[in-house]
Parts: sequence; C-alpha cells; structure tokens
Amino acid sequence: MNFKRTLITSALPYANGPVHIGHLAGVYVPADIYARYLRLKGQPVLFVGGSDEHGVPVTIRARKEGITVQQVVDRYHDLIKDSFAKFGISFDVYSRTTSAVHHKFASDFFRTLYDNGKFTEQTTEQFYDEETHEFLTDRNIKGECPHCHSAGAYGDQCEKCGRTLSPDELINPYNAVNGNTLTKRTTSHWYLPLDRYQQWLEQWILEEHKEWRPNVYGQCKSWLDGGLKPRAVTRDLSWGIPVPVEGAEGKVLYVWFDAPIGYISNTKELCDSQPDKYGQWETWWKDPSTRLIHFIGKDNIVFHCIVFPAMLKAEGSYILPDNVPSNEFLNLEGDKISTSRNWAVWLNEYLEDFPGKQDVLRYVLTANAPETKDNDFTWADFQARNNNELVAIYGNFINRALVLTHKYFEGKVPVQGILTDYDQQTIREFTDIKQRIEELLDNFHFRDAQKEAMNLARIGNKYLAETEPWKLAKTDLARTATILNLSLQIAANLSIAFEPFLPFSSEKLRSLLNLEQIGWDALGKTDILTEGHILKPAELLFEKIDDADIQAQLERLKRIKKENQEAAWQPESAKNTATIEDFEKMDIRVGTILDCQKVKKSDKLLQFQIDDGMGGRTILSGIAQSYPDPQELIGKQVLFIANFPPRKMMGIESQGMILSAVNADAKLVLASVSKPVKNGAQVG
Ligand code: B3M
Ligand code: ZN
Repeated sequence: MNFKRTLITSALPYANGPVHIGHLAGVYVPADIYARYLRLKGQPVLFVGGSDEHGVPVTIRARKEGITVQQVVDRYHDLIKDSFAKFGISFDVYSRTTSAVHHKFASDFFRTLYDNGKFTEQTTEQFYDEETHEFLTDRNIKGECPHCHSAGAYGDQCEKCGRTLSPDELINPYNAVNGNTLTKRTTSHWYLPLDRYQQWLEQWILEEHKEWRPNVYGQCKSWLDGGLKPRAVTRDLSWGIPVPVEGAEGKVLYVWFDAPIGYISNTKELCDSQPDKYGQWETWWKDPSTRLIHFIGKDNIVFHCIVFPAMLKAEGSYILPDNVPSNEFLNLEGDKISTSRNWAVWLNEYLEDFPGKQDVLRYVLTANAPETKDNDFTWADFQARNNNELVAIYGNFINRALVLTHKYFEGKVPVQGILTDYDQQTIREFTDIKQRIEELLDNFHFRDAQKEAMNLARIGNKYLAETEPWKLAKTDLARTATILNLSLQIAANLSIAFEPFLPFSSEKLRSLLNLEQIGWDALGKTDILTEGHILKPAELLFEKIDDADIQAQLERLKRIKKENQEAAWQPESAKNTATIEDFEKMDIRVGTILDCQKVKKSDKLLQFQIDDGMGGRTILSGIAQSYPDPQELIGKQVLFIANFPPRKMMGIESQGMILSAVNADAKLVLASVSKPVKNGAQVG
C-alpha cells in the first residue's frame, strides 16, 4: 500500500502532574523523531498531542491539593505543554480534552454509536456513599485486604501484598476520601460489546499485523486468547463529558472512551482553524491513503490496539492504526518511576538544573530507549554518554573541522582536490549510513538509528586522525584543503542525520556552518558546502558535565528515597505468641555505659563496658552503623538481657544483649529508662 500522508499521535498524558523522563523516553521523543524524520523527507505529516483532562487521577490530585479539578488541569496542561515545547517535541497541535471542540466531538461520537445500536446496557450493583450521593470508583474505595489483612487496601489493589482486588472482596469497605461506610445501589451503564469484535480483531491484528513489535503483538494475542468481554464506556462521576442520552444524568463518558477520540477532535480543531495549511480533518482520519501511527507506553496497548479500533470500526467511517510502536518502561536508578513517590526526573526541574541541555537528555533517552524491554536511566550513564559520546566524539569532530578551517583557510570552505583511495573509502562508509538510518527509522528502531548517526561522527574523527591535516598544512596545503573540505561535508551530513534526534544541536551546527535547513535527501552527499562558503567562528557544540552536577542529582534521589521509606514505614502488627512464663525467663536489667569502642576489623560491632551493679560486664552489640561516634554513648543508661550465656565474637566474649529499637530509617536506637535508675535494677 502506498501512503500519501502520515498521521502521528502520541498518548495524551493525564494532566494530574508534570511530565517526567519516562514519558519522554517511552512516547514523546520517539514520536518526535519519527515526525521530524518524515518532515525532513518532505512527506505530509501531522503530529497530534494533547492533555487527558478527565478521569479519576485528576480528581484525586485536586482533592490532595485542595483546589478544583479545573484548576488542576489548567495548571498541569500549561506545565506539560511548556515542557514539551522546550524539549522540541514538534506537535502540530497540542490541545486538551476539556476543550469545547472535544466535548462536542466525543459526545457526538458516543451518540452515533448509541443511535446505531452499537452499545449494550447492563445494570449492576456498585458501592454508593449515601451522604455524598455518589457511586465510588474502585480507586476511591478502601478496606481490609482479604489476603494479607492489612488495613487501607484499595478497591483495585492491595499495595501491601500487591494482589489485584475488586471492591467486593474488601472487608469493611469505606469511602477513601471521607471514611464513610458504603452501601450498594444498582446503576446502569453502556457497554461496548468487545466480544462481537473478537473475530475481526483476531484477523486484523494476529493475521494482518504480524509486523507489530513483539511486545505489542504478544499483549494483543494474550487479550484475544483470554476472550474479550463487553467493557463499560460510561461512569457515575461528575467530572467528564456528560452521557448524551436522556435519563443519564450524573453519568459521564469513561475517560478511556473520550481520550482517544481526543486525537480526532484535536486534529479537527487544528484543521478547522487553518484549513489552507492542514486541509480537512477527514482527510487525516478517513482517507485510506493516510497512515495512522500511535506512539504509546505499554500500559496503553490494549486501549489502542483493541478498544479504540473497535470503537472506530463500530462507527464505520474511520481508518485504523497501521502500527502502534509501544515502548516498555524506563526505570530510574533501578526503581520503577512513580509520580506519587516523586521517584522521577521531572522535565521542568531538569531544565532548571541543566539549562540548554535538552538534546543531552533526548540523546541519552534514545540511546537507552526501552524499545524491547524495560530499561534503566542512571545519572552515571547520563554523564558518561554526554562526556564520552556527545562531547568526545560528535562535538570534538565538529570543533576540529571548524577550528582547522579557520586556522588554515580563513574560515572559508577550501577546494576539494583530487580524492585519494582513502577519501573514496571514507565517502563510501558514510554514504551507506543514509540507507541504514532510513531502514531503522522506517521500522521504528530509534536507538539503533541514533547509533548510526553517531557512527558518522566516528567516521569523521577517524578520518581526521588518520589524515592528520594539522601536520600536512605546513607541507601540502592542497591536500589539507581536500581533507578539510571532506570533513566539513561530513559535518553538514551530521547536521542532517542528527536533526530528528537532536534538533537543537543540529540547528546550532547549521548556524556554525552558516547553512539553511537542508532536506534528508542531501544526506550522503559530498557537495553540500560549496567552495568559498564562509563559516561562522567555531563554538563548542556540547559541554562536559561535571561530577558535582551528577552528585547533586544523586543526593536528591537519596533524600527522596529516605523520605519515602520513612513515610511508608508502618509497625508490624504484634503476633500473640508469648506467655508470661516466656517473659519471666528473661532477666532484663538497667546498666550504665562506662566505655564504648569500635571493634577492630568489624564495621558492625561496638564493644560496651557496662556498670551492671554486679561488678561490670562486657557486651558486644551490632549497632556501629547507627552510632558513628560511640563515645557519645558514655554515661547513658541502657537495658540489657543479663542471663544469656556468654558468647564469643571476633575473639571477645559478650555477656548479654543490649536492647534497641529499630527506627523507620532502619537505624537502631538504644532503649533506655525515662529517669535515672540504680544500675542492676530489674525490668519487668
Ligand atoms: N492518559 C494514560 C496515560 O497517561 C492516558 C493515555 C490516554 S491516550 C488516549 O498513561
Ligand atoms: Zn494484601
């Protein structure tokens, strides 16, 4: 099939918080690379984005911050839009699902399916708060976990034992917001009967789209193998798009029904505002010669490959996605990125800490893109890729080519003379790269494509290292001219090859080379720069990143981890397993610390000299990590078990055990008495 145009969508992020590196790596950078690549090739492209402003997450955020939902979505829509713009995500439109255009469009879409009998209606019993007069979503219900019996499990999951739950399984369910106990009421909703589309989806995905990424294809297959069931497309909520059916007061469209329609309504909003530039929205959504590509994260696969296509099919006049290149997840320093635990690198904060270094992050995220499996972002890797690749390879090559041209040829592109075999070989190597990058980009292999672009810089560096024009300049200026001419042509090629990946650096490089935007077709050419063309003074394309900057980021993460640990700490519930006889076996006493030293060759043990009122004793205790300065303990009273048989550790006999409490940060704190007590006094 020959396509005339490409419509690129990227998942609409929930406007319930800022966006982070996981969003960028998983969805927006790859989508942007693809859009820029096609535009450079001169193909018609529309790149659509926007904020997802309905659903429960934004309402939860509003409650947490004590502001209205509208204020939440206004704040985060602006912040997200701004972050994307600053990172060069080149949307043609970035709108929002609270727009009037979207509300009307999504509502009409629902109504069309409703009028054509595409929904079924079902009545079920749901939890209801009699005081606030609302049905509750799973996430807003809490109760005791039926499995591990911890308190405060959510209606969809117990965070303590990790099991998936349904609200019906909770013991004593209550409203998570106000603690009210809940009753049950019947309510009716409209369902999209996905089971009716099962066969068609099996044919369309499993037979006709075997080329989809294995992770995407695999997830679809397992959903289809499990058998599709009808899915509710309405909810009892006040925030959202009202269901356009009589008698449906208090009901709104399910967020996953309206959000993907946002791709269409945002396209419409753009096209209607500038029809001369963008044409009719229907051309982008209904003409079979348009190719539709959805960029998403892996948790959105089922909605984009199964539910949304079924909606489009039910409507009947739309094209379907041609591919859904979904990424896996990016972790941060080994842990899952989490908005609620603040375990993320937020784009707005990154820009404050690393101003002007958008391309560095774009580069690192693509180099580590979680294309086939979950991947890890580490600050050490970020620094290494900047210093050892962007600075040492790409930046270094450009700098040498420019500086040498200024030094020997007054900043003018020198004459390309007769080419040697080695020159020819170098040219062949780098002209090959065009086809390789294209093949990779056409198949959504962004990380390998970027690697090829970097290889072009490697070729340039190797060429300069082997030909050593700085030595030749004294004896053979004509040969030096040829070498620098070719090097500058490679530099111009780099500005094209890197344009989809590192748009800011390409722009800067073009300005150093004094070039206008060049199309993709020029890639591989050796006559981009004409003889005598005047270059701008050399400037560094990338700067080294210092250890101190990386250290500051690691400190921040350490601090967050500690705060999270302390916030998550809960005392384990006591087990009723001891008898009074067990307790009476213990001889617990009070003593005063006379001396306290680190035990040599042990990083855990402290050696205590205790006045126990009975002539004194030595006790070893494994708390050195919690008391880096043991001397501070001298004079304090502690509790110890006096009737354990003596035990040798590190060659020293320990006569008992000192009691301590474990704090939330896992540090030990010695147990003591609240008033001075005579040494040797018994505790009981
Ligand atoms: N807002 C979920 C998410 O941000 C959702 C995507 C909608 S795409 C139509 O992961
Ligand atoms: Zn549990």
